[in-house]
Amino acid sequence: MTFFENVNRINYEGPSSKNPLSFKYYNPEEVINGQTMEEILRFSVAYWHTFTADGSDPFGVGTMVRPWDGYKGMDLAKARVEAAFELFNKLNVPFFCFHDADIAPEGSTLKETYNNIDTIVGMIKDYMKTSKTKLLWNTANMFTNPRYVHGAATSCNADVFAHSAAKVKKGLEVAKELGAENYVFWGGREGYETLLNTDMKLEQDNLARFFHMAVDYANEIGLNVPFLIEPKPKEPTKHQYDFDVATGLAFLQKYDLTKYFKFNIEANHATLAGHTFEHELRVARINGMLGSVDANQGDVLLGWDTDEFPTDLYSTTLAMYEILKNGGLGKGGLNFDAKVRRGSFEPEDLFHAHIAGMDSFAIGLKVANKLIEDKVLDDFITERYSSYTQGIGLDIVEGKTNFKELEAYALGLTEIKNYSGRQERLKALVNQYLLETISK
Ligand code: XUL
Ligand code: CO
Repeated sequence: MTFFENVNRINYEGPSSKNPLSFKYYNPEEVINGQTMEEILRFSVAYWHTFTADGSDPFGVGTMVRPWDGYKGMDLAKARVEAAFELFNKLNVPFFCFHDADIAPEGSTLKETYNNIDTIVGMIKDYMKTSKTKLLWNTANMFTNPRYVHGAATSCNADVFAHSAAKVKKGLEVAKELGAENYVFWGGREGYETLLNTDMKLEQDNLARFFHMAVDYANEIGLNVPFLIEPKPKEPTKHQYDFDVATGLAFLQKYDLTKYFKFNIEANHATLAGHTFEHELRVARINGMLGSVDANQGDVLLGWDTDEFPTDLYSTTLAMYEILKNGGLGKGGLNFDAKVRRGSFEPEDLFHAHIAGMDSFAIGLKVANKLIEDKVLDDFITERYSSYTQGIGLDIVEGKTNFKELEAYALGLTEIKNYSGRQERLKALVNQYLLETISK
């Protein structure tokens, strides 16, 4: 059966095309620095927003009109798999991602839930045989069901910890079965509402115990993929434990987990934490911990996770700058953890949204690559820190001096001269590169 009858395969037609259902900038085959755009960008469709979200918000019921609306239960889950692979093929995306609860309904027992998952995983596996689309990552939904009211691995209730362990154990088996490239842990409800009822130390120790058990089980079943923590500062809890990359990194270091984990960085989570997207990517990159990306954007006027499709070219450029400087994303990818707005309820909007996101990152890639090629920022930064390449500065970075020597040096200084940071000039340069790239 065909679900998206009005949409044909989306092809690259170039910037002058007037066809809304075509890529203007994302040309999967275009080679940039020896790799195709498809290989560098590694786009992924998020199953939950695209196939299960209904557009409901705290003030109203769902608005989405979907070709699979007539189905229920396992028939609905199966229809969504069919629709998913049709959309993947039409968008020509190399990857997709899901939570266990996105692909199969929870049963009334854990056993029944497992059976539902097994049936759908079998069906997905069959589709994957004839489709190019692979699984970037899967994860366990440990936040929707009321049992997670106090968290999952950080719940005050040991039975919930055990149930969560069973869900992740199954998730790791599914990752193995479908050849996932990564496994993701977003904190869900791992955080707290008030310290008045919270044993923060026990909760964090338990989270670390949970991660170690996940590592052990993955080793046992031969699942050798990066585990990715996805930091988020708040929502749904007031304070999420994986607040941002720096906090997550300190946690991994404290509990001896850095060998097994990297980060999945989400743009809108970065901004909720009071950081830019590129800040979070930079912190991960300079620590060798950049694993994958949830490529979306927030709204500067709203204080919550709006998960919009990325269209801000300035942001995609600076994000791609970090990703290219990282030497790419390795096994990671750019996953659209993004949803069409409530008012964009027609099936076709799913295609417009993905096209917008893919084109925006393609532009970002081209501009960032040119900025790096021309050493626009590198040359400025090299010059800015040149005092550390000779004399006292070189002694400092080589660890060859001490406070006494530095004091003697400082006492001998007659003048300290600083230079402008020129940020307005640099921003104008980035704009110039953006406009030049787009108009080419
Ligand atoms: C929630 C969020 C999740 C994760 C996967 O804010 O980003 O959808 O990406 O659990
Ligand atoms: Co996400």
